[in-house]
Amino acid sequence: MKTIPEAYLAPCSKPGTVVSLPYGKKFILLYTPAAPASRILYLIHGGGGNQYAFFCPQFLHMIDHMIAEGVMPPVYMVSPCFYDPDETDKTPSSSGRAVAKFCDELRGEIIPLAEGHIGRTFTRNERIISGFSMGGVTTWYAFLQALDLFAAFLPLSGDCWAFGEKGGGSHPEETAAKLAETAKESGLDFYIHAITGDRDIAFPNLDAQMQAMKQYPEAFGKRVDYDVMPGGVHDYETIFRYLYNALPPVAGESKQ
Ligand code: FER
Repeated sequence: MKTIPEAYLAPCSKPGTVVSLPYGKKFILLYTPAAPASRILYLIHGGGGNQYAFFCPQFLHMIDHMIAEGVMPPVYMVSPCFYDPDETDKTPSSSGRAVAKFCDELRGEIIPLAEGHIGRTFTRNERIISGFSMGGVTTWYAFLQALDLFAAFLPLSGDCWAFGEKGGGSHPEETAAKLAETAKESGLDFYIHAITGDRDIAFPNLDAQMQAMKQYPEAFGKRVDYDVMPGGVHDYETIFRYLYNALPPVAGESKQ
């Protein structure tokens, strides 16, 4: 895995713009790149986080540079928050309940809001969903609940919780079977690129799930890439590096 160039930490001469878009008592942040974009990335924060976890100067400078220097085609980005505004319980079980139903909000409110503001509805092939930790858990829920909305999934250091908290670790076989069945029944094409690190607290859970998914080559095969970065830990800085390497998602181009 390549390291992020030092220059990408500094502001870029062609920055994108970020606006806040309210809905009910909540809001999303929308990043519009400096050049016209034909894809949109929905980025989901981890447990205890919010809209600003990904949309911090360090990450936005990196994205600005990746676009300006042609590392990645221009992309819109949306950063929502999966917690209700009055939620004070940010434990894994509370977060787990929030993300289990968050795809309804994505489908019913967030996607129409973001794409309505941009002025065009993107196709599923133009939409990407990614997230860190509980945001990775959300990304797996999106695969189960919203495969009609997204074709590319980048779960980062988070497993699928369809069979309970850290279910990828406690129920890897059931989880893999459910994901494979969802893939098969949808008849839709997709690409999943899961990434974590071998020193990440979520590694045992995601790894057990990814190993179990290998039992379904017909459903997954070339549609799934899985990378484990040696030394990778459970923090945003490490996750930014995964995204530097994995964006844009292209099947078969996974890099170790
Ligand atoms: C995991 C997925 C998510 C995991 C932890 C989390 C330890 C999140 C924890 C948190 O938000 O505190 O597999 O394994």
